[in-house]
Amino acid sequence: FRDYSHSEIARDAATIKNSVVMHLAATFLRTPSNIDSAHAYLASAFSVRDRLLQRWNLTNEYHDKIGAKRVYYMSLEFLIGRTFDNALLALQLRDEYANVLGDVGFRLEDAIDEERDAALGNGGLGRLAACYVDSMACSNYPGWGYGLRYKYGMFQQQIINGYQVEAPDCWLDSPNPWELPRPDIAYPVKFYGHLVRDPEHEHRYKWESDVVYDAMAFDVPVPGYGTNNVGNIRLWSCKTNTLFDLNKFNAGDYQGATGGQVAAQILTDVLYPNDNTNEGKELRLRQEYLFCSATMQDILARFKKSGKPLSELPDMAAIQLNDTHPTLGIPEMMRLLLDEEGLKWDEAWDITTRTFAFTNHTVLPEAMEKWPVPMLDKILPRHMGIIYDINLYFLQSVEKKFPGDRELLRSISVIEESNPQQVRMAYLACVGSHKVNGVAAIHSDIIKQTIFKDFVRVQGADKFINKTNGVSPRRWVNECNPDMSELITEVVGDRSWVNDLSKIKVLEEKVDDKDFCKRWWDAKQKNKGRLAEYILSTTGIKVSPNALFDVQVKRIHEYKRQLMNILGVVYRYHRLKQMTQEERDKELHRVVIFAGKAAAGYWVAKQVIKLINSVAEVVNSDEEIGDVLKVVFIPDYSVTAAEYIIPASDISQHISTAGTEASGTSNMKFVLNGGIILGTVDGANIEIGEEIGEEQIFFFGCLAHEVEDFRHYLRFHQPKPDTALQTAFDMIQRNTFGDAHIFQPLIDAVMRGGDVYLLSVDFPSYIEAHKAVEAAYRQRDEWVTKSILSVSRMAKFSSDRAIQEYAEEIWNAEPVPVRGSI
Ligand code: DL6
Repeated sequence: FRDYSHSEIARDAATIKNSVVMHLAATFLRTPSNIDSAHAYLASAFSVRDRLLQRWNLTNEYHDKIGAKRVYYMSLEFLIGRTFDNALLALQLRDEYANVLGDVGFRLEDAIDEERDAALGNGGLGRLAACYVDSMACSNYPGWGYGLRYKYGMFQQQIINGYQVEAPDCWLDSPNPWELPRPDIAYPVKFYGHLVRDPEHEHRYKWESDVVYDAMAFDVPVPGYGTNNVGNIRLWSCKTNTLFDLNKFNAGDYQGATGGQVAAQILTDVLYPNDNTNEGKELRLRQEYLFCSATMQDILARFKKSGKPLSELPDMAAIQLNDTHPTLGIPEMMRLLLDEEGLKWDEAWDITTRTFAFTNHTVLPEAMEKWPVPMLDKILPRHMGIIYDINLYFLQSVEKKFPGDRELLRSISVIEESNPQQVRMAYLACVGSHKVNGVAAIHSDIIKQTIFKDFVRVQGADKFINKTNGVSPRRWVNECNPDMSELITEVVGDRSWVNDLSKIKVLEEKVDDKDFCKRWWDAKQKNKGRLAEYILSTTGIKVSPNALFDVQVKRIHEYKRQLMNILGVVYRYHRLKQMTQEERDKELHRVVIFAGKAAAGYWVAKQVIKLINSVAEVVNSDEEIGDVLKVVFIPDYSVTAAEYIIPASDISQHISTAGTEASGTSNMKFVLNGGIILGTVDGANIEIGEEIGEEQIFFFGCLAHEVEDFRHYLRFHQPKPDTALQTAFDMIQRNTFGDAHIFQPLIDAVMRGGDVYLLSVDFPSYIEAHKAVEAAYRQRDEWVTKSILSVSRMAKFSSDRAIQEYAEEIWNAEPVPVRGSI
C-alpha cells in the first residue's frame, strides 16, 4: 500500500534551486552563468512540471485503486493559454520560484512572459473546456479532457495596412514543458476500406482497410489549486514513423518514401480556425474520427483493466461531448462494442446511451455540423452503417409513439433527405445521449423550441436541461488580477474564495468603506496602466489610463456586432467634431478597445477589422480630438492578451443580436474583474443581470422573441436608419476613413441585405445606453459601488458551480480527493 498522505512536495529554496539548476544543465546544456530569460523560464517550468507529474501519478493511481468513476470531457478545442504562472499559483510556489530566479538575476514576470500560449481553440467553446478541466482538478473530480494535439494552434493575427493577415502559430517550435509524450499509448485508427459481414451475427462486421494511422497520446497535466489532485488533458497526435517506406527510399523515390507520413501528419497539423461556422471539409471529418476512435479505444482499455463486465461501463465512465465535433464517438463506441467485443445491438446501445451526454453551444444555422452521406460512407463505411441502424431503430420507436406522422419522421431523422443526403450530427448526438444541455438559461429554452423541438415531444422534456457556463476564478481573477485578488483576500480573511467563490459575498459589506472603495478604484487604475503599456507595445498607440476603457474583445462575427460598435464610434467622432474645443474639453475621455480574430475565410468579418483600423487611424491622428477619443485594435487576441485586457475594463460590450449568443463567458470574466457590462438581453448577460441586479448592468436592444418579427419585416422593407446611424453611414461614404467602396458591402448588409443582425433596430437604444454609461461613470463613488456589488454577487459564474451541477445531474460522479493511505 502506498501512503498518499506523503504526497507533499518539497518547497524549500535549496531543493527548488537544485532542481532548476539540474534542468538548466541536464535538459538544456546551460549553466547559471549562461542563461537568458527563455532558459530561466524553461528550466523553472521543467522543475515545476516534475512536481506536477509526481502528483499526476499519485492521482491516477489512487483513482484506479479505489475504482473511481471517471469523467471524460471530449473537445476538439482546448484554449489553455499559458500554464507556468497557473501551476505556480496552484502549487503555492510562486514566491519560492520568484526568489530562486531572483538569485540568478531574473524576474519571475519576465520568465512567465517567455511562455507561448497553447491556443488549441477558437474562442469561448475551447476556453470553456479549459476552465472545466481546471475546475474538475480543483474540485477533485476524476476528470480528464480528451482532444487533439495540433501542431499549429490558432493562427497568429497580424494587422497589415489595417487588414488581418494570418500567419501560422508554430507554438511547438520551442520545447513545451507542459506535455508528456506517451509513445507507449497509441491506437490504430482505420479509414476507408470495405466491410465483411459476420454470417453468425446480425450486427457484427469485420472492417478491412490498408489505411491505418496510429494516434499517439500526449498528456498535459492540469494543476489543481490547493489540492493534491492533478487532472489531465490527453491530446492525440498522428504517429508517422511507421509510415516511412524504406523500400521506396532504397529505390530512390524519396518523396514517395515520406508520402504516407505527410498524409498522416496533416491530420493533427492544424486547428480549423472557424468559430460558430461549419466548414464541412473532408480533412476535418478525418480529424474528428481520429480523435474519437483513439479516445474510445483508450477509455475502453482503461475500463477493461478494472475487470468489470462492459455492462458496468456507464457506472464507471461518463463522456461529455463538447458540441457535435466529437459525436462520432457514439458510432465508434458502438462499433467497438459490436465488432470487437461481440455485444448484441441492444446491450451496446444501452451502454452507449447511458455513458454519453451532449452539450449544444450554438443555434446559428451555419454552425450546425452535417456530413454528406457519400463522404461519410467512403471514409467510414462501418460508421455509416451503424448510423443508419441507429436512425432506423430510432425512427421505428418514433413511429410506434406517433403512428403515421410522416412529417415528424422526416424532420426528426438523423439523415436529412437533401441531395446529397446529410447526417445531422446534432441529432445523432441527441439520440445517442441520455442528457442534452444548453449553456445558459435562455439558450437552453431556445434549443427546446427550435432544433430539438421534435425531440422534446418524442423523448420528453426531462432529457433537455440547462447548465449555465462558468469561468475559473483561478485564472480569471486570482492569476490575472493580483491587486484586486489581494483586496478580496483581505476581506474574506484568506484565499479560500479561489476555490469557493460563494465567499466573495462579504465584499458587499465594503461598499460604504471609503478607504476600501478608493483602493478598489486604484487597483482598477493600476490594471489600466498595465494595459496602456501593453497597448503601446503592441500597437504603438498611447492611451491615458484616466480615460474610460470601453472594451469589446471576442471573435469577430456578424452576430456579435462589432460593426455596431464601430459605427457608434464613428457617430461619436462626428459629434465631437461638431463641438467647440470648450465643449469637447468637458467630454468624458474614452478609449475604445477592440481585439479578436476573424476566420480566415470570413470576408465580412475581415472587412469589419479593416473598418475598425481605418477609423482608428483617422481618429487617433486627429489633433483636435486628442485624448477625448482613442480607438485601438489590439492584434493577435489570445488568452494571455485577455489576461491583460479584462482586468482593465471599465465597461465591456456584449452586444449580440438577442437570441444569437448561446452564453458568452467573457461577460462573466469582465464582471468578476470589476467591470460593468453594456449588453443586449442575450445569453448569460441575462443571468448576470439577475444575480448582480439590473441597476448594475446597462441593457439595451430588442428581445429574443421580437427578433423573428423584425427580421420578417426587414426581408420585405428597407430599414429606416435613425439620424445617428445615418450620420455614421454618411461619414463613411464621404471617404472620411479612406476609400468608401471598401466598406460599402458592410453598409449594404444593413441597408439592402435584410439587416439580419438588426443593427438598424437596436442602434438608437445602443446610443442611449452609451449615454447612460457615461453619466454613471461620472459619478465615481456610485460607479465603484456598482463594481464592488457586482463582483460580490458573481459566485454563480464560477466554473466550479457548473462542474458540480454537471457531476450531480448528468455524470453521477463524485469528488475524490487524493488522501490518506489505502
Ligand atoms: O459555451 C461556450 C461558448 C458560448 O459562450 C458562446 O456563446 C458560443 O458562441 C460558443 N459556441 C461555439 C459554437 N461552436 N461550434 N460549433 O463556439 O460556445
